Amino acid sequence: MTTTTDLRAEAEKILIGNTVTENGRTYTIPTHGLYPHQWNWDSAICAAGWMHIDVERAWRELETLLASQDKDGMVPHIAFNPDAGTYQPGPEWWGNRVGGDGRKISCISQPPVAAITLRLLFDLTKDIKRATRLIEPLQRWHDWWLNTRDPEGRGEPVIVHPWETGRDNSVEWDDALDRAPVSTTEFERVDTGFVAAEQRPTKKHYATYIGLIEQFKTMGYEQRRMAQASGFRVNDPGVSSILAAACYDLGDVAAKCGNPGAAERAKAQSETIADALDDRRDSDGRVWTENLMNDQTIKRYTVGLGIQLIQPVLDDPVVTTLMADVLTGPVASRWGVASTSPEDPAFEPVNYWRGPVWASASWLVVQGMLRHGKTGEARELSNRILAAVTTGGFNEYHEPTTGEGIGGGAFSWTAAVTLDLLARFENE
Ligand code: 9WN
Repeated sequence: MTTTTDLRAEAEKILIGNTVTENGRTYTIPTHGLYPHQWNWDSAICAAGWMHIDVERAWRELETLLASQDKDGMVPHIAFNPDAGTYQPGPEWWGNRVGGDGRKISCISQPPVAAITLRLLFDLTKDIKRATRLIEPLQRWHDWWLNTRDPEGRGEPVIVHPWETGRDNSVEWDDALDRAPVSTTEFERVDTGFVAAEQRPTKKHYATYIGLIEQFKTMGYEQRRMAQASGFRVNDPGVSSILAAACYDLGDVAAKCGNPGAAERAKAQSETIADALDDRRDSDGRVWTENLMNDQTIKRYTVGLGIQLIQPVLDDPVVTTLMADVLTGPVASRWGVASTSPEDPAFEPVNYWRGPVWASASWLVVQGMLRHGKTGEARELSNRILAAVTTGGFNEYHEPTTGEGIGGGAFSWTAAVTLDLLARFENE
């Protein structure tokens, strides 16, 4: 029988094993082989795990991530490890762009979870000095989402590539991707050398992921232009809700660090996003993905709905609806929250974001429930996530019916959320 002590020890071992130090920098890679670089929202979630075993490493994780920030404020979805060459598309596909600390970086971002972790870490450590140093880069990143990436002033960022949502081949993007440019360049699929092809995005999806990157090159990777003219443009309520929470949390930390100006500004940004989401909220309480390519609303039940709970200010009936969706409704699973509802015609139980349960995304839903004081429900969901890890292992994702661990193995964010959930709910 696996005890919580065993789980803790195994999770810690994974985070330590996935630690990379190169050129004086330290960070956690998602897993060896498949993803050998620093990923954005992975690192933010890893820091939430590190903080329970080594607060120094948790601070360092966020600091290293933000050091890769681009001149315009964007924090890239990947900061490349110069000592690891296997991942495709590598830096050459992004024009060999260089971030603030000299690492090569990608030219798109990922869900801005970092300020959410900053608040958790600050509340635990009360380290004003270290938090203060992160406020400015986080503020610049949030500004980037809300200015450069919102050319029409909708109050929500324009997502220009499915990878920016972190939920890469989720069914919500199918409609927009059908209109995206398709690359004809020969592309080497390194990923399927590590994970079975049936668990990864299709060849056709990859041709559009690459087609979009090739299109960004023709735009000189100019972010405002990308927001105006990318062949894939959506408003994702998942990213928008995370950004609303991130701004709110940054405001909270800034206030506690004695910076009322930054606090006010960040809280105002959070309200702007909340208003934009409320304006397009359905009468049933949910906000759906907006395909900006044809102004169509995409009504698909995915974990993206549960992630909306992270938004700090929500009316009670909305919280009730979203909680029912994830605990007993269309995306409920005994192992966490299913990435796509089994009732969706495109549901695939082992394919990536088209069905499997992801501990990382499910953890964000737990965080959302806690914000709204729903401790009992959060504990229930936490139990499901921990059951998946106990039954299926520390995998990248789990089959939503059997709990079998699939995708990459010894996965950092799965280990990190295990440590966080054990600390929050099982602290005997
Ligand atoms: C592209 C690292 C990342 C996660 C994403 C997940 C997957 C990458 C890929 O792995 O995406 O960013 O190559 O498939 O979808 O959420 O951040 O773990």
